[in-house]
Amino acid sequence: SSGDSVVTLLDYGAGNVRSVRNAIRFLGFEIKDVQTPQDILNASRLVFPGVGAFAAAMEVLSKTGMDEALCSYIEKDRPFLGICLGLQLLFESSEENGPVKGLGLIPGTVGRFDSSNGFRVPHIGWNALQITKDSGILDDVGNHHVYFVHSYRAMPSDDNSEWISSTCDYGDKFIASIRRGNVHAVQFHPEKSGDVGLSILRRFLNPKSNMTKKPGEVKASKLAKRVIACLDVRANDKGDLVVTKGDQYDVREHTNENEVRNLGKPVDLAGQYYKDGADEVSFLNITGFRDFPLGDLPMLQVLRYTSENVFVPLTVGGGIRDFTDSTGRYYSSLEVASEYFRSGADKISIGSDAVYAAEEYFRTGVKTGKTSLEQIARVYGNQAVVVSIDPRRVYVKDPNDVQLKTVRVSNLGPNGEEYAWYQCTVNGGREGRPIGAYELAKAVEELGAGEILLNCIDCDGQGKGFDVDLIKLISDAVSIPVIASSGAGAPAHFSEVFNKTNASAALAAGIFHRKEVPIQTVKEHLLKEGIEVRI
Ligand code: 1PR
Repeated sequence: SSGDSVVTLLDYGAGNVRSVRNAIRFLGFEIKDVQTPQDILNASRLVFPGVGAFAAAMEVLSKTGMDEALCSYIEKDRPFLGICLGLQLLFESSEENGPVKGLGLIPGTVGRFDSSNGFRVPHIGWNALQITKDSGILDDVGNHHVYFVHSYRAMPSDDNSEWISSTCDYGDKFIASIRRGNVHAVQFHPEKSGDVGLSILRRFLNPKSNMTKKPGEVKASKLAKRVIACLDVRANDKGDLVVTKGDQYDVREHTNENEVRNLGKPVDLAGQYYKDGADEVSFLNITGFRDFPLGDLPMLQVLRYTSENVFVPLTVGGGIRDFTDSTGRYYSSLEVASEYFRSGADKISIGSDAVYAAEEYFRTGVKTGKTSLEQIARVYGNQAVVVSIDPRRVYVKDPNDVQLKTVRVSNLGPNGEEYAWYQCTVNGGREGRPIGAYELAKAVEELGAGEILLNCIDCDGQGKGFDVDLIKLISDAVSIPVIASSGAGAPAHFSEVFNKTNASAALAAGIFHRKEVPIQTVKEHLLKEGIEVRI
């Protein structure tokens, strides 16, 4: 019957559940949205992708009476799948801005990861699971990695052990999934975990397909290093949106026409990189600093189409700032970001506007709460906010010549300089600012950035390797994940950056676009070098 193909989705409007919708539709199911508590009670299967903050979610659930409906649905052992916060809310309480009471179905408190033991928080990325009992839905997982993004987690205890179906190690051994009868919940994101994630959803949506396999031996697993494909996108002179690629940020051909270098179509390339095994795809709208992205409907279309078929995290950046258009209408950066999230982005990335915010904070030491960074992090969570840094190396003879943090460089400067600082830029590298990458990174971490995308203008497009001095400096300075970017030209550059720095991910553009090195080759190389990656 048609009822068999309907999934009821509890979206309480706190954030982006587009990815979950896309994945359910991709698997051939229709979605019915919960409007009233009765819709929960009438569901034949219910998916609850929790997003946003714990307290805000509980507030909406209790105000609408959905908390009671959820409890009664779950107590009746009706088919349920909670995702991320949708797992955490089942517990008694959370320490997130709390303690805050949860639904109380599972004994235990949800607490924050401890970053003091060297594990970066948020926990972002791909881990393998230790499956501890027949989970019903994790049968295809085995040694495969699944995608996590969270700062809080529930811990196993004697009181909740009967619920636990898998755990994961990240500093602590925390609960990765629970199962009791028809009730399932996962801390990771199946809708962002590639093929293996889709198979988990498929097994939940279509339980007849379950063939109970015994969980096999799983090798000890750490957080995998991520390999990210980046698409710099802009309109060419004909007005078509193309993937382009610069040399030290210059994206024009050096011909008489001086045209924008065109390396392909954004949606097609993103789909290709997903199939090739990219752990994430980033889009940077590189003229966003001058064009208004909400006027730039094609970019939103690119996200919409891409997110229908790409089931790994998508980041989009460019032009996230407050803006007044030609008619005088004012748009807040939060509105711009919200539109990106609604169109399928999992994270947004802020460049220029984060530099101004960091300069101000660096100068005054006061958090106003009004910067785009702070506002977006407050609504969508720190993990959804990436700061993209575009620094340029400035050599100095003596570290005392500048008040900013310098490093001793591995390769001397043109006049034999032994030191350099890394000057932040805005507007696509066009304007240098009086703040270094080090100071900026520390400031934006405090302001609530969840991750740093660390470019380097000197290395961009050169294929000579990442700027290890810079990446070491920044990844040692902050406790949020750092993505190394700019300069990858060979698989060995990826192992070098992971062996010599604390980068959590490495991003490349040119070598993938020009098909010089397939993503799979990079990953095989990393594995051979003993660096854990998702295969
Ligand atoms: O300032 O918030 O509007 O954001 C603008 C965004 O666009 C920033 O994230 C900025 O990094 C990016 N951007 C602006 N201009 C350019 C340009 O190239 N002219 N691209 C640009 C940044 C750097 C990376 C590149 C790596 C790897 N490109 O995205 O992909 O360097 O390249 P490689 O592997 O080929 O070396 P805002």
